[in-house]
Amino acid sequence: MTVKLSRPPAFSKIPSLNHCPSSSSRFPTSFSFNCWFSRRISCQKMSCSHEDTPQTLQTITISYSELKDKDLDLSTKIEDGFGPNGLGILSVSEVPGFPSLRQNLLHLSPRLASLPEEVKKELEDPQSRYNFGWSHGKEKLESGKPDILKGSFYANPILDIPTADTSLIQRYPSYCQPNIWPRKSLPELELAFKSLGKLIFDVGLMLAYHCDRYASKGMTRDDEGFEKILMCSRCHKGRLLYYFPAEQSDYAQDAGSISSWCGWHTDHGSLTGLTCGMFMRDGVEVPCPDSAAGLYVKTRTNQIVKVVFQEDEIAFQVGETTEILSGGRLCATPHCVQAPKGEQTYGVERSTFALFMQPDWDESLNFPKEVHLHQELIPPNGVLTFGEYSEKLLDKYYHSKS
Ligand SMILES: O=C(O)CCC(=O)C(=O)O
Ligand SMILES: [Fe+2]
Repeated sequence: MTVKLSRPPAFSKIPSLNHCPSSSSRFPTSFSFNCWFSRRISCQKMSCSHEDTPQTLQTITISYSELKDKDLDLSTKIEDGFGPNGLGILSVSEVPGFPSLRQNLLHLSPRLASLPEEVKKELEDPQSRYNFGWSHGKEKLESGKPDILKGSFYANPILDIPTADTSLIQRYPSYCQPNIWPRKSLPELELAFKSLGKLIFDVGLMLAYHCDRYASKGMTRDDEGFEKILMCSRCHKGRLLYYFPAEQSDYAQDAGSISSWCGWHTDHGSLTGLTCGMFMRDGVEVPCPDSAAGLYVKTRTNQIVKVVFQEDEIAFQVGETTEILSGGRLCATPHCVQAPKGEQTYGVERSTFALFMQPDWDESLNFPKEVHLHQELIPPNGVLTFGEYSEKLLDKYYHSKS
């Protein structure tokens, strides 16, 4: 049975927010996010001890018409979804045009994955460490082994050429390189990817507006917040994911694990928009063959929970940059994906799409002492640009620059 998560009794209602100092800098590092939560919460490590039959919970849902209404107070829903008692993920329903754009793009994922190897090779971009175009087996898992369970196609759905500045392209190749599209081998991909990516981006900005409003209750609205940072950024990245059928993937040693298809991680951007995964056999949609398969999150109270949202909803979850900018008051959401198990799942593949909404490469991140993310990467003065932070993470998870 699926239940909606309401405030569990472990936490009492967060007192209403007080006035926050506004910041006038272009890229404030401790602006109104500091007021999101009046209680400091410590973000949990991602070691997962109890992996036995997690609860299934439905995300808190906000309808598109509610989100569109700039005068509506959505604080309670945002707090229930993203607050210390929430799952760190919420969903938006009834977004006009979304279901068909999701169908169009997710059906292209197995077609892309089954293109001849030499064609996919042409779509690779080693310069950006495979952060544009096709990527398979390039990312390292925590174990140090290459991730061969899924293939990804990355592109910036908002900007084809983020900059022409060659020094920036050299410095931040994972954001500044131009997009690569399979214009000959799968010409439909470009429009389908950009259309879905842009729609999720627009909805994400609407959500960011309400997050800022919630954060700045009682304030005048001349501060720069989440919405503006994301609106001005040139770094957004879409990822079309294709999970190979289980018997083709070498996941036997992890077969019983919750994270058998995609390991536990937090996204490093600000806000990730996610579609509900689509299961297919030979490119034809099939019902999910195992109710335990799919997305799991770890809550602020250390519970592992299977998260469900409807096919026609867009889910949004919190990334590391939001945790950094909020001084640890809003934690990044650890999540993973479980592969389906059992004989009936042979040949079943999964497609989904993630839009990583993230700050611009020159956004300054001031790492607060309370935030324990990737501490080995942080310089003594605690400051990195978002572009520098991302390149350091790539050193950690991908092959180093040659
Ligand atoms: O496959 C999914 O549902 C999640 C993918 C994901 O977490 C990611 O791409 O960062
Ligand atoms: Fe993720």
